[in-house]
This record gives sequence, C-alpha cells and structure tokens, in this order.
Amino acid sequence: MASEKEKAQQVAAVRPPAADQPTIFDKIVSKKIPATILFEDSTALAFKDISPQAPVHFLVIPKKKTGLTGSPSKKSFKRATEWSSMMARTDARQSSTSTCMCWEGASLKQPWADTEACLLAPGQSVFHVHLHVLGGKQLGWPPC
Ligand code: DGP
Repeated sequence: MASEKEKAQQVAAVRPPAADQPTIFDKIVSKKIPATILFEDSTALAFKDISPQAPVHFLVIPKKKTGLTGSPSKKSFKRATEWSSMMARTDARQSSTSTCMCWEGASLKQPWADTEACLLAPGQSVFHVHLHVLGGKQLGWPPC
C-alpha cells in the first residue's frame, strides 16, 4: 500500500505543480487577493489559514517562492519564525493548550533552527513552502 508521501508524489506526477506559475500565496503576497495578515516584513508573511484546523491556525511563508525542491533560506524565515514561535508560546500560555508547528515540505527541528531541503509533503496542496502554526486546543499527533 502506498504511503501518504507516495500518494502525494503520484498526484504531483499526474498534475505537476508549475514552478513558474504564481501560487495562491504569491497572490496573497502581492495583495491581489485578501488575507488576514498577522506579520509582514521584507522577506516573510504570516496570515490566517482560510480553513483553520484549530482555534489558532496561521501560515508563515517566504515572500519569494521556492521551487518544489528548493529550500527556503535561513534568513528569509528567521524573523518570521522567531515571531511565530513567540506567538505560539504566548498562545500556549494563555490557553494552556498545546501548540504545534508543522513545516510543510521541510523538516523544522526547532522553530528558529535550520531547515532541511523542501520535499514534496504528503497532501501538500499549495506548492509554495509554508509553515503551519496551530494552537488554542489540545492537539493530538498527527495534529490534524
Ligand atoms: P496544504 O494543503 O497542507 O499545502 O496547506 C495549504 C493551506 O493553505 C491550507 O491549510 C489552506 C490554506 N489556503 C489555501 N488557499 C488559501 C487562501 O486563498 N487564503 C488563505 N488564507 N489560506 C489558504
């Protein structure tokens, strides 16, 4: 039986993401479509997920899209991940519930640590590397 990652790779093989095409997140970066923006600097953007899976659910993205196999630079996420980490811990303290960060397509050892290569993540639907931050309730594992 195919693993979740293999299934995602099969979908991508049939319907490959076009690396040169703007994603929905590029349109949020360029303000062509609206989003509830929580943080923005010259390199990164954090905004509420349109389909929240927890009371707190936002996404952090580098403004410059990385390709499917690209890796976001440490610099591009440094401030945003520091900010996300602080927000997540603040939320966890306020609500006494767990908070989870899940970096789609990459492994994030610590919120502020180095990233590894961006790989096709199981079930990934937007091919613009993004960090999910969820909180505000007790989360199981996997979180969603
Ligand atoms: P994933 O499916 O795991 O690649 O995550 C993509 C996330 O992006 C998903 O949780 C929903 C969110 N999303 C997709 N389109 C939009 C949008 O137009 N606006 C916002 N705010 N979030 C979006």
